[in-house]
Amino acid sequence: MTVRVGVIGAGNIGTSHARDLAHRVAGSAVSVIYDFDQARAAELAEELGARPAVSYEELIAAVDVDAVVIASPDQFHAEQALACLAAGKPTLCEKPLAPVESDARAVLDAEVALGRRLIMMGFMRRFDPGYRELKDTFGPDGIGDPLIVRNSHRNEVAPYGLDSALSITNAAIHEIDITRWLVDDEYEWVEVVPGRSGPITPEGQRDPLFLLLRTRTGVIVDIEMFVQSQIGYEVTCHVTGGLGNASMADGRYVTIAKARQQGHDLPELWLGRFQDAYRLQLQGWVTYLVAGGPMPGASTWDGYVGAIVANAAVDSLRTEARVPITLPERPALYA
Ligand code: ISE
Repeated sequence: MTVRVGVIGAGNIGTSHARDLAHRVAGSAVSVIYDFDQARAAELAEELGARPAVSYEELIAAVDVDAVVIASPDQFHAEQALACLAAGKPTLCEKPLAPVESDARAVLDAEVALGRRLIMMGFMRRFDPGYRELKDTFGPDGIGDPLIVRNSHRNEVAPYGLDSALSITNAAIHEIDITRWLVDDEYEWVEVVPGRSGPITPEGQRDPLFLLLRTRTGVIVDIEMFVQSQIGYEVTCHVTGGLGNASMADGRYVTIAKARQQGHDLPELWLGRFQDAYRLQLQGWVTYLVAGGPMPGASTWDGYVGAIVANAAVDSLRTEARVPITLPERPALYA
């Protein structure tokens, strides 16, 4: 069986997903592509032997679309996810589920009312070999239980003109999710500390930001978020456990020392760093659609929790106060 996928959004990540589904994932093909820029959709559709749709509604309803990838701008994810649920189509929804908590909640409620899990969230770092290896170091034979998780996430320049709030809801949300997954715990509070601005931080924006969080069992988590770093795309994670520590400076890179310099190349964008994770995520999703079994990636519940924590962090950025995080009870659908 071939899963015929409709891809909403033919930008950076939509194009990458569509090409992976067409060429590098077993068991899938791309049948329909929608983008608000119709010429862009038509061009990608032609490249992949698919056809363009004139609206996302047309794409979701198409009989030759078995499953949908949502890779549109963040603010459209929730309404498109709701349309996929209404049509009963399995969906891989790019993060975030929604920038605003109430929109994420509407999707969660709709899926719970449906009584079936149709949405997998595109938190692709859960498929990244680097983070998986890091998680494998936890436990009595490794570094013990995690006590402190220190993350950094740097972009060369702010992608799509990200402002400070978006650098939390669009970008730091990756660390919010992956750390929750790593330590298998929920957050208790978040505090955002905006510092002195970097040299190219636009007027009125706060960048870098430092997010401090603590989980219910007391794991201390920090996230340095610097979208105008000029360094390149760089993601790190260091975990201190009760018996040792483990570092993912960048799992995929070999460090070279030469002529009194030591280092490795950095990619310009996340597509370079996380290309395997994106492909492995799509393969996991397609295999699950064909063969069944437990959903291999993040759920709508995870997307909703991400939105709650990110919104609390944005409140903290505004008020410069620590913001408690309270989660509603997890619906049985996500047990
Ligand atoms: C972007 O939207 C992503 O999702 C990337 O994975 C992230 O690392 C980047 O900083 C975001 O802006």
